[in-house]
Amino acid sequence: MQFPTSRLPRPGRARRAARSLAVAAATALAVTALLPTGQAGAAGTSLRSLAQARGIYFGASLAQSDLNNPSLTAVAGREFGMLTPANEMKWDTTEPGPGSFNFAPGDRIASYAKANGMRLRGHTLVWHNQLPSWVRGLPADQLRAAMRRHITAEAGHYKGQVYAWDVVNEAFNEDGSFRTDDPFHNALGDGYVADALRTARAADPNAKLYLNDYNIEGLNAKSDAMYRLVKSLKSQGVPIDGVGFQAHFVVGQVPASLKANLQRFTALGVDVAVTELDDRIQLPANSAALARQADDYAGVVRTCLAVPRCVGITQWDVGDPDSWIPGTFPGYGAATMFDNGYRPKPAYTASAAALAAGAHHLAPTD
Ligand code: 9MR
Repeated sequence: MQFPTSRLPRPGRARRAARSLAVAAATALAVTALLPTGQAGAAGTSLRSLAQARGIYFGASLAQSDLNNPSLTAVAGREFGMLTPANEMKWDTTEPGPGSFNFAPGDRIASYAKANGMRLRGHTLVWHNQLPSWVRGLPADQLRAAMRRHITAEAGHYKGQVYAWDVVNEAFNEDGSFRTDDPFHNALGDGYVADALRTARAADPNAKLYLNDYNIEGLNAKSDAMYRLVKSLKSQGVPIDGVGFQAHFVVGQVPASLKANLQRFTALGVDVAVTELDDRIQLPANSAALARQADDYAGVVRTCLAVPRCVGITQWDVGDPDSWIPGTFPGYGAATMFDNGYRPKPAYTASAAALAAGAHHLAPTD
């Protein structure tokens, strides 16, 4: 089991800097020596070990059915130190009928993570999507009670097993207003977010509590709205520990303001994490596109390492064959770091090299 960096002993800055240089030099050598020959993941060069040496994590999402795919699990177990269940902790799976809970699929992923020494990101407690229809129809007082019961039961069930929860997912429209088709906001108003966070804190006091969304990676109207919300929650003493930036990118279009945006959130006193990274390419992906994708991935790694409270990066799905992208964006794909045979792509090599070359990530309180 690995532990959050905040719980690790912190050596002095100078000693650590010297050690970092030595480790960086050694790992850079190891990476450049091994990766071109396709030996990705040899001792000391997996993304998870390189990330851990820098004080961050590298994770991936996977679904229960993926556990039956040995090519996929070989990569997942070797390369990733954090796991997010793709669907198994969502409301439609965990509470399909009122008060009728089913944690078996999520438990299976949690067991796999534990067996492989990986931590878990819980995803997600309150979301308008993958929500059973019985929840949508409830009047406000019953919806509030159902939301609290759901959070209490699920976060309580996974208490002690989850590093962080995406407590509320995708709360905003693109223009920064609260999502129009969201039954929680429609019935309960803006306060449902604080209510959800407080309920989650009570259920699992040690889990980091996150708000998570897409298209908030750069400076824009939607990230402004998230920023205002987090600032307001902090000023009211509502428990909020982090913001998750999904980072579903299009190749060549990683926002230039990613770093400045992450920094303004950490200045509010919260952690930030890249929670669902992928970088889609119009198919067929040629070598130029794969090279641009490598730059994109490495840029995200460098940015996270440059922002002290960026705690880690999670790729959405493990490899191109199990990626959600082709099913949702017809004509696009090749969005992950592993190709159709689960072999490392240039994006993998570039990410590993960026981790190896980076300075040690400074802990939040340094
Ligand atoms: O990866 C998930 C896919 O299997 C589901 O069909 C889809 C349905 O909503 O959800 C996917 O995961 C989403 C995540 O929960 C939230 N952000 C966007 C992800 C990709 O759609």
